[in-house]
Amino acid sequence: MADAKYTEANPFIPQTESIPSDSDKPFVPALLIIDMQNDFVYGSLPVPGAVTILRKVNELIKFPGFKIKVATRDSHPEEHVSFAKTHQKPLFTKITIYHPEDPDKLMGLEQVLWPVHCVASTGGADFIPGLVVDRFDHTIYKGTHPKIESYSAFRDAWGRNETELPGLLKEKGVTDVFCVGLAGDFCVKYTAMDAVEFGYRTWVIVDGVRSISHDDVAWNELKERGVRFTKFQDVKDKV
Ligand code: VGL
Ligand code: ZN
Repeated sequence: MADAKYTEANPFIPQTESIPSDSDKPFVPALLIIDMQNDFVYGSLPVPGAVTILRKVNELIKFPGFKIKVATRDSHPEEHVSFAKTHQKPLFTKITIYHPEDPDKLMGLEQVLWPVHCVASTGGADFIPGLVVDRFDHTIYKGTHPKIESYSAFRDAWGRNETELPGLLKEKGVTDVFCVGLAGDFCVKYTAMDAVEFGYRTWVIVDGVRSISHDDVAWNELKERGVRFTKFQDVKDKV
């Protein structure tokens, strides 16, 4: 049975598929818990409905079936390149940014200008109260460079510098990456797309994610890239 309340709140729920349970295939699942931080739930960049995923995310964190559980934290310096304030421009406008090592501005990247959020060592950057943080095997801090944006848990927005994540997943022999957290249309989206690029069978647990804008935009793109969708209940039954 579909979770009626969820469907009602999210008309863009994508088609989910069943996690295969063939025992002859290796199945080594990892859980990525993306940016469950105060600013994205209660603070300067609140994601609609974010607090409603906390119970499921906590249950997933407690499942023993995941080989490794890695959390991410957006962790920006005060004048980060992604902040509207840094550029004295209106919120949510889009600008082109350049890599700090590209003074000739040969290759630009589109950047949405955000409210100041998740500044390192402020309360806004802390994990939300009630999140089961003591079961994480590792925490990745991203977006720490003043001039470089980083949505994905795997690498920066330029695809240049990798985080610890690719090495950790490889070391554990992971086959399947499961993503939950915030925000579905930014950090979860880019993390899931990179997980596919890095060769993992990749799952977004749709009722463990909330987005800043409409879910459908991100989900259509993810589907085209080969990301699969599943639901909390199926993960509970199979992992
Ligand atoms: C995020 C916008 C800016 C996210 C991070 O966690 O999805 N979104 N920084
Ligand atoms: Zn950010």
